[in-house]
Amino acid sequence: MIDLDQVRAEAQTSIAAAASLEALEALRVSLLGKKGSISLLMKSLGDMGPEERKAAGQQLNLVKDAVAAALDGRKADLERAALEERLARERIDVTLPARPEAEGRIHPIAQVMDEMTAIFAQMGFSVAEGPDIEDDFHNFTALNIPLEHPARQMHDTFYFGARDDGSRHLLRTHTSPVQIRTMLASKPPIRIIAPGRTYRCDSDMTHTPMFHQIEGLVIDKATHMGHLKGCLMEFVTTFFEVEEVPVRFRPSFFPFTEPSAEVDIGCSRQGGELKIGKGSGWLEIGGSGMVHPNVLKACGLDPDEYQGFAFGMGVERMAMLKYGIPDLRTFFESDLRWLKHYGFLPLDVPTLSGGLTR
Ligand code: 2U9
Repeated sequence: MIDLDQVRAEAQTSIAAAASLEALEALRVSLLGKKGSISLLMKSLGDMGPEERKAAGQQLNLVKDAVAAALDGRKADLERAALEERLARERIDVTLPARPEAEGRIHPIAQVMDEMTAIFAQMGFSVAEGPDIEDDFHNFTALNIPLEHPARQMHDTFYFGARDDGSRHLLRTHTSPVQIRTMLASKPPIRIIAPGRTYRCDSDMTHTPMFHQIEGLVIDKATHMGHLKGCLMEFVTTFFEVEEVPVRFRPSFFPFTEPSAEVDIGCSRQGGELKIGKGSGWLEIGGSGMVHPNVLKACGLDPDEYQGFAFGMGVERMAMLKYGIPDLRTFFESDLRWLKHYGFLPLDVPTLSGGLTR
């Protein structure tokens, strides 16, 4: 006759000594598994007579329950110990200072676009957007640039292939089609800026095939050149963060404005250093003018009732002037060292109240 007390005691000793969950599982299989020692004892009950089987069966069930309880208890102990060990190992000291992680930078183009937008937004302009892929009407015809006008070659346009009707889409050569779309879709008064990408078939030291512009448009019943000049003077002092900047309007020609003027600002270039707002030199920052009556008519506005002014500036040029970036082409080289040097920290969002740049 097998000594069941001894079976139980030995099982409990082994269970208490199991050093890992894996060892404990192996032990469970060897005791209570299909071919485990206690399971085999259970099976041997079949060979006994009824009386003997009843007594031995009760005893054996007690042993089995005790072993199962010991297994469960040990399992809980081992799991608790494993959790405690892991908690100790993975402890994080939240009072430690943050590690200096690698930081991304805001590209100067994005920064300057945000700065310019913040200034015009403060003046009451809203931002208008339109497609980069345009048609002849919105990019040229509505802007008083007729089919055979040399400006179409002058612009060196990227054209797409001809469609069935012979017309060709193109990459917009300026953001002006955005203003055309706005005028066609809404009623004056209009006060918008159109920031975005523009494209021309041009690539050398001072031109890239893709560049950025911000154009502005104001349409109302009594808009005049004085408003244009005041608006741009306010813009340049705020943008260059100086008290006063001389602004000069130089007569020019654009098909979409009449009269037209190029906009220069006063500067000095002593010792190779450019200072905005000082000295006797002049620097061109963009073009402007009163919206041509033909442009108003193309957008369904009566030029006898409405007038407007418009202006355009290149974002890369403004970024180069403000931040002393010498070479246009470096903007598009994706050189991480350049970006680290000229880029801006992601949280330095330009606002007029918080400062355009810190
Ligand atoms: C409409 C009517 C008139 C926008 C204008 C300029 C003058 C201009 C250049 C500046 C530098 C382009 O990026 S650049 O080379 N822009 O000189 N832009 S007036 O005139 C408009 C626009 C839209 C409906």
